[in-house]
Amino acid sequence: MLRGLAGTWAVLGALLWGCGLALLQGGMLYPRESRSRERKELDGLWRFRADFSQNRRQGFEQQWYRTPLRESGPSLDMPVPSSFNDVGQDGRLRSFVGWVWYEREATLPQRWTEDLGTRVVLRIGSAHYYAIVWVNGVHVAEHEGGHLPFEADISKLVQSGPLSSCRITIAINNTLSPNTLPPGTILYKTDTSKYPKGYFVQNTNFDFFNYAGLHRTVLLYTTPTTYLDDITVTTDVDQDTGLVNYQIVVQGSEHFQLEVCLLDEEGMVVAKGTGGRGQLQVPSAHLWWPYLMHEHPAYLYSLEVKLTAQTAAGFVSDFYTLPVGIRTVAVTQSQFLINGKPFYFHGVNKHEDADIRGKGFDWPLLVKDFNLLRWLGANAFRTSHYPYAEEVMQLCDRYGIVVIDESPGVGIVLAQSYSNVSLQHHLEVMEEMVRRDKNHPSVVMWSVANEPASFLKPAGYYFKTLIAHTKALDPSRPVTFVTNSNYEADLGVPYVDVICVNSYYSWYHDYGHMEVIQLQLATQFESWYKTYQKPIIQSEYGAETITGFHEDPPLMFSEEYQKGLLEQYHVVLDQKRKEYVVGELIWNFADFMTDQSPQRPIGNRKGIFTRQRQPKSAAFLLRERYWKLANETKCHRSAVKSQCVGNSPFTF
Ligand code: BDP
Repeated sequence: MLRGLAGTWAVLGALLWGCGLALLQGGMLYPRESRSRERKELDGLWRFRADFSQNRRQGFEQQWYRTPLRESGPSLDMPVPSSFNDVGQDGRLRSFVGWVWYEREATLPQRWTEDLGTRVVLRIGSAHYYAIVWVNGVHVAEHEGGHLPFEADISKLVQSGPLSSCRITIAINNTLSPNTLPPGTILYKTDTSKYPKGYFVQNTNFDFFNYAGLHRTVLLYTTPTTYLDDITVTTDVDQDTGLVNYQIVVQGSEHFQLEVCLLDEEGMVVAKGTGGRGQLQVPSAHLWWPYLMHEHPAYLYSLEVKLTAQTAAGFVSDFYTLPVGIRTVAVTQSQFLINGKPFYFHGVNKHEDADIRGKGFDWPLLVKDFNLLRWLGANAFRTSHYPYAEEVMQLCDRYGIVVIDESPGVGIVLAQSYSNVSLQHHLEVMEEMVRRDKNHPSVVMWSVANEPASFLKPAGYYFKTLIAHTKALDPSRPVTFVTNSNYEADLGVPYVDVICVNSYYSWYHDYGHMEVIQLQLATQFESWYKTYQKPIIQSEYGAETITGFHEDPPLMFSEEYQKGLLEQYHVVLDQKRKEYVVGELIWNFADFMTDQSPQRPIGNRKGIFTRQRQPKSAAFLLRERYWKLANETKCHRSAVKSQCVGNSPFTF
């Protein structure tokens, strides 16, 4: 039975998008090249300096942005994109807290600096955590929060005289406070018998290393001065007709025409429209299906948008092409439906994390990860614990990997982190996140947080507000947060659409006692379901394993223990998935770096792959399971049973 609101998302989605959009300031379309748009990536070596001064403010006091960095002192070569922490040999830089300075010159094509009908935009994919940007010494942007892009229109600056290049300076501060996302605290150690004067450390309540720097591409791109600022697409299905609702925002002129054209994968036009909003109808539509759920998953149409505007200089055009997947998402009391069919998430939690580059974007790593996911038979992942690079989301669209898109709301455990200041920032982060990722068919649910102290009194109001806001921004998708609180004490779960629960039975308690897992896990599921009658995802479970450690009978940290623990979970998951459990996501896809602690032998080792992406024994176990799950669900639905056997490495 469909729950009231959930069941009507698809219908309400089209109507309510307008309301949602009003909350967002401007668009954040991925910078694609087109007939009217160019892009110039600024990846490579930047000049770099960490401000080691006592108050970390020397860079501002001496105005390092005013002249080239080499003139104000020594600098290092720093690759972009990359975290700065692990590329050097200086231990102080690895754990540096405070302001670091990046700088590079960008050579500009002549047309960009001379054609006043061209708009030049500087776009920073992710600068962790707080960033200030200057171009030729002029302040152009400030942004709080890593993981999400921000932009500055720098046309006036680069078109103000005979320029062939411009100097871009970015100061970034990785300090986390109770009001940042994720939160953290700076702890001053004042006992001078133990610590030098002014000594402080950054404390966090999350379990991954607070890598910092320019983590994603920095680029310049152009549009005409009258341009397509934003496009929003939602989709629905009526019988076998696909419905594509679009809404377009234009900036720069009030006198314009819009034409839209939807093309199939063969490049054939399947529907056309005009105007700033409307609905395209696609008879016999190819739906966007998740990987392994259909013989042709991840079908993408292309929405070609053409803007023609009358300006003082004559007619100008802007072109943008957006990939569109037609699919629906809905939630019942016990199911997660994609295109009206029950979907079972069998996948992983990930991190953006690798040797040397830290959280820096890297194409070979990305392609390797997607090849591993598909090898594994994983059909989903959660972007634990922050939004991943846009290119990651694009590959999910292309391969049919379903995404639970999570905000950086991880480690919200202090009372201060529930203040209005924190809430306001969290609301803004959700706006930025929805604005960036709203058009990805792979994104089927928003997660506003991971393991907050949701039993604290202010958590009720906080999550009620946050979830309502996210739904107002995007009525077309369910919203959740991931809990590890007790089902009776949790004050946020009443507001979620799907319950996502993390548990570590026989790891963080009853360690070594795998025999208690089945009972404890069954109790967990039954308690939550009895209380809320909402579908449940086991959003984390796992065990630390050092690759190459073998112990039989299994002991903790051995590959056998990791496998044994997963198998115990699977027994209960296999029972409950017939009822209301709609997914299982292993913690974690790969080993990853954390802060140093006695519990973390060079990072968290709960990966089923090593940090270098080599499989542990558990990866083979999960591979067998995921392909079987995929075959089961596909054969259930597919009319052509023979295809199930053909596609799978396992027959049954
Ligand atoms: C969970 C957290 C995750 C940790 C994991 C662990 O959500 O970030 O890395 O535990 O302890 O509580 O391995």
